[in-house]
Amino acid sequence: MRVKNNIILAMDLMNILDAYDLSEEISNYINTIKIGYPLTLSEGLSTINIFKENFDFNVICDYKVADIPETNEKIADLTFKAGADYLIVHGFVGSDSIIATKEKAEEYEKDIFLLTEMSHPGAKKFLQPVADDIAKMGVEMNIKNYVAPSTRLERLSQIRDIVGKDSFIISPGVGTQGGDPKKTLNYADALIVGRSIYESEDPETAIKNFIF
Ligand code: O7M
Repeated sequence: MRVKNNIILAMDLMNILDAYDLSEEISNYINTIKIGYPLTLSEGLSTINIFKENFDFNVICDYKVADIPETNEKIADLTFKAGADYLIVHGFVGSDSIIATKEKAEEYEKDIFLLTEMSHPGAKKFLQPVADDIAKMGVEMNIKNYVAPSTRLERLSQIRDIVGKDSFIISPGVGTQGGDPKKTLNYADALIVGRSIYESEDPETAIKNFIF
């Protein structure tokens, strides 16, 4: 995937009109957005196509899928049928659950991202101790796309070492959560940025702070 300016906008807004206005304001700077539960539960899966048809964005659906294989498959089917390009899947549930989403993605000629360690402080307790193993499992499964945190650069670097230079890592936590965008790009291929842009009075100027 080619991510313009290495920025993925986390579109965690609660209504499509705000999301649409923001997209119009910054569409010259980005070509990829991430939609999660805030917008999808507010406005439905049909929002995916609104961004595809009007802005031609790559749409990554961040549903952090973490269920048994049969349920994961249904979630993946609905998401790709609605037009998503990528689906983000939790790794801690194990390879069978991940395979279910990967195979569904392949049916649609789309792909998944595997979530390794998360960026918030609470992730240290349960997720961090197994994050390297999740990344190693991803490599064994031939997964090419990963999510890893910008808030702990030593962990991001370690996960990069595990998944290798040819894998594609997207990294949340820059800006509001405290991660340094420029240093993050030493290890990650693209930044996931939300509040620093969509809560700004001037999103266009805000986004320029993340372009190097
Ligand atoms: O820039 P922010 O902090 O406003 O937004 C960050 C986005 O990244 C927001 O959509 C989070 O849900 C998401 N995110 C994290 O912040 N930390 C993680 O560890 C993982 C994600 C994420 O995107 O997971 C796929």
